[in-house]
Order: sequence, then C-alpha cells, then structure tokens
Amino acid sequence: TTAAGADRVDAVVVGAGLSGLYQLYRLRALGLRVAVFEAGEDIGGTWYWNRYPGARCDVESMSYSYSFSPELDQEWEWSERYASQPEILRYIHHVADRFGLRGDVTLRTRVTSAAYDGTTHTWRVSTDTGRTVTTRFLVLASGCMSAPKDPGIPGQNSFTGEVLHTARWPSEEVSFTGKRVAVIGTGCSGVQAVPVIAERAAALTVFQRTPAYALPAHNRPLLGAETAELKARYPQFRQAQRLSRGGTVFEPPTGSALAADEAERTAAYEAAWGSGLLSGLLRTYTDILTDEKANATVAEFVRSKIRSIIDDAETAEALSPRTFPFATKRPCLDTGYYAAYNLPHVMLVDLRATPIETITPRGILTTEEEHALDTIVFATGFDALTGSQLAIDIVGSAGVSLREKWADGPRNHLGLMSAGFPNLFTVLGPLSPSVLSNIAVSLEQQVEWITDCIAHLIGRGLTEIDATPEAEEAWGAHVAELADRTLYPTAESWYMGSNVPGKPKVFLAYTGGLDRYRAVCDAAARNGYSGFVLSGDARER
Ligand code: NA7
Repeated sequence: TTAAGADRVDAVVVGAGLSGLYQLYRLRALGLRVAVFEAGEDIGGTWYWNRYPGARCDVESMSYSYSFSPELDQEWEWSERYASQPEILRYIHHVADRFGLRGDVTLRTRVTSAAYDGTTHTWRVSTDTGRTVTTRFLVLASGCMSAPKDPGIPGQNSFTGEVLHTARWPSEEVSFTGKRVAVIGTGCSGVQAVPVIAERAAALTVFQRTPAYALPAHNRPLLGAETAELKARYPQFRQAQRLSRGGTVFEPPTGSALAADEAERTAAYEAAWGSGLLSGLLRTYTDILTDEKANATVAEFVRSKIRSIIDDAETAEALSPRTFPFATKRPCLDTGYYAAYNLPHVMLVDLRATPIETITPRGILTTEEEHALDTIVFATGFDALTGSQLAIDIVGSAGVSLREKWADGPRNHLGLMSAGFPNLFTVLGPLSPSVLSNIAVSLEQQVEWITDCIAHLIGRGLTEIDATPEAEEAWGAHVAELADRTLYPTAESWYMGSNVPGKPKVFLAYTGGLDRYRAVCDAAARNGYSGFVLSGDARER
C-alpha cells in the first residue's frame, strides 16, 4: 500500500526538541521504525532557536530535565540554578548522543503537509525538501511556543540596519558594541535579553506596549553539595514532581490572601520574592488566581518592588503593570531587568503614550520622534500552542483540514487527539496543561500516554484510534469551564490567543493541574480508551 515515491515508516514525529526526542526514544523502544523531521539545522527545538543573549529557563534546572533515566539524572551536572540556553542545548545533545537518537532525525526538513488516507489507514507526510513518507502514526511534537508571531508593524521590512528576532537568533555571535539597539517587546524574552544587551550596546531603547510582572530569579551557580544532596533522593523527587500540580514540588498553600492581615501578607510576599521562584507568589495563598481582590494585593506588592528598584519615578510607573491581574500573563524571571533602566544609556519608550507609527529605513518612528538605530531586536512572541500545528496543512479522514476544523479555536480530546484525525497525537498542544506546567514533566506524561496507546493498538492488532466528537466537545467545555473559574481569561494574553490578530479568543490551556490531568488521561486509557474509538484489524491486511 505504499504510495509511489514515499518511504514507509511506523511513526513520524514532527520536531526534535525535548518532546520529539523523548517520543522517538519511547517509540523506538516499542520496536517501531520512526522518522523525526526537524526544521532546524540541529536538534534542540526551543533551545535551538531561542539563542538570544540572556535566554534561560524559568524553571530550576534540576526540575526542568528528563526524569525517565535515573542514570542520566545521576551523571548530568547542572552548573546553575536556572540553566542558560547553551547549557540546556548541551544537555539535549548529551541525551541524544547517550541514547543514540540522532540517527532517526532528519534535520533542515520542515513538515509542510499531512493527509490521512482512510483506505490504507496511513498518513502521507510531505516536507519542504520534497521527501514524503507514509506512516501509521503521526506525533506533533512541534512546540507550544515555536511559531514566531509576525510583529505586524508598518514598515517593518524597510529598516536598513540589522534585524533580529529572539526566536530566530543567528548562531554566529551578534555584536552590539558601539551600536544603538532597540528591543521591541517586554515579555519574558525581552525581559531576559534587555540586561545582557544593555551591557554590550552603546545605547539601548526598549519599546514597551504592555509592562510585565518580573520577579527576581536569584540565579546562582549550583554547589556540588546541593546537587549531590538532590541526586541522592532524585528518584523520590522525580516521583513527587510527577504527582505534583504543576510539575514542580512545593507545599500547596492553604489560606486566602484576604484572610491574612497586611503585615502577614507582606511577609509572605517578601519570602516569595526572595525565593526566586516563578510561581513563588502564586503559592502564597489559594486565591491569587481566582479572586481579583486577592490578586490585587500581589500586583501592588510587585509594583512597590518595581518602584523600589527604579530610580526614576516616571520610568517606574511606566514599567508597572496595571492593565491585567498578576500572572494572568506569564510572569517573567528578572536577572537585572529592572536595574538596567537605571543605566544612563538605557531608555524606555512607553508605546501606550507614544505608539509606533512606522519603522523607517533609519529606525523607529513613534508619534513623538524618530529613534535612529543600528539594530532592532523583535521580542514580540509567538503564535502560541496552535501556531506550529496549524502551520502544517493537515487533512483528516473526512477530507476536512485541521485549519478548517479549528477556525473557531482548537478542539481535541484531552489535548491529545482531534476527532477526525486518527492516529495523530499532539505533545504540549492546546487544551492540555503544557504552558501552565513544568513542560519537562508534562511532555513526559503525554509522550508516555501516547506510547502506551500506540503499544495498546499494536498489541491488539488495531489499526486506528480517533477521538469521538462527543468526548472532544465535553473536554473543550470542561477546559473552558475550569479556566472561567480563574482570572486567566480576563487578560489579553497569548494564553487566550489575544496576541495574534484574528486568532479566536479561547483559553488555550488546561488549568486543572497536571496531577488531575494525568489522572484523567490514565483513567481514559484504563477504561479501554474511553472517549476514543479504536478500530480495524491490522492483521487482516
Ligand atoms: P510574549 O510573552 O508574547 O511577549 C511579546 C512582547 O512583545 C509583549 O510585550 C508584547 O506586547 C510585545 N509585542 C508584540 N507585538 C508587538 C508589536 N507589534 N508592537 C509592540 N510590541 C509588541 O513573548 P516572549 O517571547 O517574550 O515570551 C514567550 C514565552 O516563551 C514566555 O512566556 C516563556 O514561557 C517562554 P503586548 O503584551 O502584546 O502588548
């Protein structure tokens, strides 16, 4: 049944980042022939592309790493509390080499389309290099933050100086020495890049549309004694991570922020601020993300911190987020971000006061003035969660494309499979905990579920699994209902699709927690894949 000119494999995995490589490892262990296609020149996914200065993980390195191999856990030594992009990329290379994964990865190859053939029960997968393969199983491990968003600024192609995007950073060294540099965007990428670029550039102007809540990282080298201590109990720690709400281990809060008096609250917030943890403030009380008044106490605490760091009162106010509740857009970890604004050559342009009219050949023209520049850095974010999947022209069993089906927002069951797209699985896709969890833990959970599912089909000689429309509808409603119990949907955020013009406004992640999500996924599998239809008999063919 192999189509002419197409190789035949058992599984295609799209993407060779953390998710895709682990998926490859697991599917190979089932004895499957797997082809991984990776658009980049090398493996690493997010950690390959986002090589801008200052790029760093905001989850602690000893938590943000694979847990599947106790030997790997013991042998790898992280040097910093929060690993930098180069170190994480080295780790990914180490894993690929250690487990011999590279041989099945085809680099510089972007999957452009995938069409399901219901008669042969196979996907025909096409790539931009002209290579086509047919496969029974198709796993999209294409990343939740991997499709850069078009900044959509008038004149953006007219600039004659150097143009960079944080998520498409060149591998050769970029020099900022003596340059007048602009950074557009103050999400986590901008917040990380600004202090490092500030150290190198002659002048740095940051163009800010919406200020972020940035919390101090307190990053530092890890001491041998502390890594040894954690390694001694790594198996238990990994297990606790798996069972945790967000993939990181902590004592959940018990009280309401509004039940505490101000002194008590401030003490709790100070301790969280000092912890250097991204979710430290969220963990102080139970209602930070569900009660506006509780949230407002944290938001004001962060603003008071911003005022205490920034010398200039007007700059401090411009940097203070006021238009959305704390953490309804992802907070950032700050390593010298706010402090950079105290340097004489770093300037903030508040785009709410003076919007950009156009980018010109010389620089950036706001309603107030033209800023002459040598380099513009776009830190303008991604078409998150759905972007990388919808970039592929995927056509399912009824001839309907995923783009058509998701025109009003993503629809799937358990964030794993979309009805009408049999044997197509997604890792870290929409309507799963992905971006609201430690994704290192999330991706392992999903990859393992997918692997077990494929093993189940093969073991029983079944050809196909597909989500049912009813289950998918119920899942979508459940995810939306859980999100509506939180403050998340009140913000214009990439969680809501609000950052991409024309994108449907749907809350894109599961807010119920990774622990609960895992239980739901496991229960579905245990109940013979309830919510899915399993069919066919491969042995007949
Ligand atoms: P984000 O968090 O989406 O941030 C993008 C920033 O760029 C944000 O401040 C945007 O302002 C700004 N932006 C986007 N488009 C424009 C235009 N056209 N003009 C001016 N400013 C603009 O992306 P990041 O890469 O920083 O972080 C993404 C995630 O990756 C991060 O949360 C981590 O989980 C890893 P806006 O808020 O839309 O007003």
